[in-house]
Formats: sequence, structure tokens, C-alpha cells
Amino acid sequence: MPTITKILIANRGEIALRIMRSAKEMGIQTVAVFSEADRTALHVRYADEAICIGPAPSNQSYLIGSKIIEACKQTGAQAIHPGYGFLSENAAFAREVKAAGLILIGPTPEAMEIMGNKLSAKAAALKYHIPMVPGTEEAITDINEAKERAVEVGFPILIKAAAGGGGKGMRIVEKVADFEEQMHLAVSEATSAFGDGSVFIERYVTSPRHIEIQVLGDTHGNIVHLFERECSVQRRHQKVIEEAPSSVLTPEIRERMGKCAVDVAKSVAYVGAGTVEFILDENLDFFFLEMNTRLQVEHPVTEMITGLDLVKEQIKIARGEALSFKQEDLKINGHAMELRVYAEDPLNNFLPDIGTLQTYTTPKGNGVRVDDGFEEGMEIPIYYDPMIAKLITYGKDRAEAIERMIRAIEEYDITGIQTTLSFGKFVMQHPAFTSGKFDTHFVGKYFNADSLKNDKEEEAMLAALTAVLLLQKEKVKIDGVAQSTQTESNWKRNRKDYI
Ligand code: MV4
Repeated sequence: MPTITKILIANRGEIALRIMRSAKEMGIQTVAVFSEADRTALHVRYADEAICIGPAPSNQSYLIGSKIIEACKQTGAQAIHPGYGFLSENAAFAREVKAAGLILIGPTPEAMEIMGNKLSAKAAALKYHIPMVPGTEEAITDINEAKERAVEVGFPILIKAAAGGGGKGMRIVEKVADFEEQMHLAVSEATSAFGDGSVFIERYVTSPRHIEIQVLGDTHGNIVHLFERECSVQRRHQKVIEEAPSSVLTPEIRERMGKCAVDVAKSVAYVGAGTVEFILDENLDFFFLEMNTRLQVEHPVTEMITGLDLVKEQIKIARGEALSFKQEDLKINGHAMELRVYAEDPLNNFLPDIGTLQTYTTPKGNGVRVDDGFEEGMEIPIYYDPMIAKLITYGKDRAEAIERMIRAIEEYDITGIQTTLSFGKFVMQHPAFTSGKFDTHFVGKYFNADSLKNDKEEEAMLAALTAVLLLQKEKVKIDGVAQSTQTESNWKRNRKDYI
């Protein structure tokens, strides 16, 4: 069995810290890599050693595999944890790591390659009779043939890029007359985004829920699933809220979906942590979409309900250990919610809102977990993903997890930038969300900037009212008023003292 005493973390931000914390608990040394923009970042200070790998743009630093392998040689790290994004699903990098005599904490390059293409993923899964949305099994080469198949499948259909991700190269086609034009658009989008113009079609499931199953496989052929995560609240293919378990799955569907996820993993002899993505339609029929071969952003909700540490499991698997539990040992305990706190303005079409974290105080207390990578006074770099933190809450049931989320959002104090915290509170209080009756169209259907206006107006009103009361009761002088109009969140925090 390979010995791992030092791990290099080929990532930044919250996930780099997340990984280092587990390594530290296991007595494993950590090496950070960083770009010039991240010199003072928390992940650099947390690690035992840190190596600068280049200028700020990720294609000159975090994405350069050779620099990361070189940093391992320099520091004596035997293994690399790639986190998510960057090189985490890059099969060529996985091969280079192996060729350099290093361990990549993740699946084999072969599994990454097969699952990296939606068509080869579906072909692999087909051997296990996994339910899939009707469509084409191969890339479209003949437009007339494809049109015939689309008619057979029935409109609306969805054209997808085989190499796709993040909704790129995906087009909904409502009627046969639009097919050819949409097909050309999808091919050109896929070619420019992925350098691969292969597309295929599927029947478009109009109101799906996006449900994914976490799996773990070891090098001894054991594969288990760790139940589902519900990820339907998203916008522009960016997830914003995730939870576990899903409020719609019955124990029976959960078991069937879990078995399918394990079979999908088996189809590529999966090793490590992975996620099998499904959509679920109104009849609660589910269909396999794709598999993500990395640790995902939303993994904490699974950790909360299973009591496992997924990073520790990944490291143990990479060391060659067999899983220490069986499927029947696993059980769902309670309920977890996650809100991705993005530096984006929900009042302005979620445009990135970069700047300095003038105030940054995280919520604390029972059932609250914050995975972040920033501290007060730090600037959010423009070069990377605008996610600044993940706010995770846990409760005995869904209602308690939601109540805690609302309490934690109110306690979270961020000034200097706009964030998705207010949007998160809107979702947590929305009847469609609290009742569990929602799908991937939640944001488009229920949210607009006006949804947050009442909240903001209430805050402004309270601020004005408080100022008047202060003037009257305490007879404060003009400079006292100036002091008392500091920030909205201070007013909010103190309002019970005044009204
Ligand atoms: C679908 C679908 C409906 N029908 N496939 C989105 C991301 C990628 N992982 C797969 N996705 C979807 N695949 C079929 N056959 C709905 C989605 C989907 C979606 C599609 C268009 C616009 C927004 C969307 C949001 C979530 C999921």
C-alpha cells in the first residue's frame, strides 16, 4: 500500500482549506500552490508549505499540470488532491501524474475519460440497463437522420454537446421547423467551447428536478452510494442551493436510484468519490444524465447526513485501503441545506460584484458550518469563481435545517460587496421551496429583483425610524445620528432594541 505523508492541493479558496483540514487531522503534511493573486490567501497560510506557480490567470497557474507536478517533486509530496474545477477532471493530467510516479486522489484516467463525454458515459451505463432519456445513442452526423429521430422521440427535444458542461452547446428545440438552425448553433457553440462539435439529442424533460447520488469506490472493487442531493435551485446552470436528502424521494425510489448510481460507477470500475447525475420528472421517473468524476462543491450536505468525511475517505482510498463500511451500514440522519454565497448582486441579474470584504463575520452556533476561504479586509480576485463561501446548516429535519439557514443568513454580516445571501433567504421563505414542490425552473418562475425589495425597504424604513427614535428619546446630537447610520445590517441587528 502506498504511503502518503504529504499531499499537494492543486486548488485555491474554500476547497483548498477544506482538503487541508482533513489532511491535517490524518497527520498528513500539506503543500499549497498559489498564483500571484493569491499570495496572501488563507489556503497559503494554512498549508505547511506553499509554492507560487505563476501569474493570476488560471491558464498560467492553477491549470498548468507541469507546474503542479514540479511542485510535488520540489516538496516531496507523494499525492495531489485536485479539488473541483481546474484540473480535477482532466484525464491527460491524471495520466501525467501517474507517469511522474505520483498519486492523483481521484479516479483512473480511463474512468475520467469515459465519463468526460456524455455519449461514452451513456454507452457505458447502457450495459447495466440504467434508465435514460430517449434520444440518439451516437453523435449526429446526418442532419436528416437526426430530424427523423427527433420526430420519433417527440418535441420538445434538447440538443446537447457530448463534451458539454454548464449548459454550453445545449439548445431546446420546440418544433421540427427549428431543428436544423438550432442544431447548427449547438454545433458551433460546442466547437468553440470544447473544441469538439459532437452533439446528440434527448427528449426534453420540461420540469425536471436535478437529483444526484454520491458514490464512493475503493481499489478492491467495493462501491457504495451515500444517498442523494437535491440541486434543483439553480440559475443559468449554476447551482445556488443544495440539500440532502431530497424531499420528494421515497425510500423505494432512493434505493433504486442508489443501485443505478452504483451500477453506473461499476461500469467504469470507479475508484474514489464521484457523483451520478439524474433528472426526475413529474411522475418521479428518473433518468441518468452524466457522472462527475470529482469531489463536488455541494459534498458537505452529504457529509452532514451520513457523518462521513468525504475527503478522508478519498485519501484512504488513494492509500489503497478498503472502504470501512458496507451499504447496509449507511443511513440518513437528519437534513442538511447548503447556500452558495457568491459575490454577485441578486438585484442586478446576479452580475459578479467584486471588491473588498469590508465587514466579514460568519454565523456560528448549533448546526451551522461555513466553508470559506476569505477573511475581513480581503479582496475577491476577479480571476476566479465568485463563490466566497458555502453556508451549510443541519437540523433533525428539513424544517429545522431551513430555520437554521434563515437564522444563519441573518447572522452573516458581509459588507463591501453584494452577495447571494439575501436571495438565499428569499428561497428559504418561499412556499414553493418550503413545501418541497419545486423544480429546476424555481428561480425563473418565482424570483425577480422586486422579490428582495420589500426586505431592503423594510431595512431602510427601520433605519429611518430608529434614527428618529434615537433623536427623540436620547436627544442625540447631529454627529450621533451620523454614527448611527453606519450599515444596514447593524440596524437590522439592533432593531429589537428600538421598536
Ligand atoms: C436535461 C434537461 C431536460 N431534459 N436533459 C442541465 C445541465 C446538464 N447537466 C443537464 N441539464 C439538463 N438536462 C433532458 N433530457 C434539463 C436540464 C436542465 C436545464 C436545461 C435547460 C435549461 C436549464 C436547465 C436547468 C437545469 C437542468
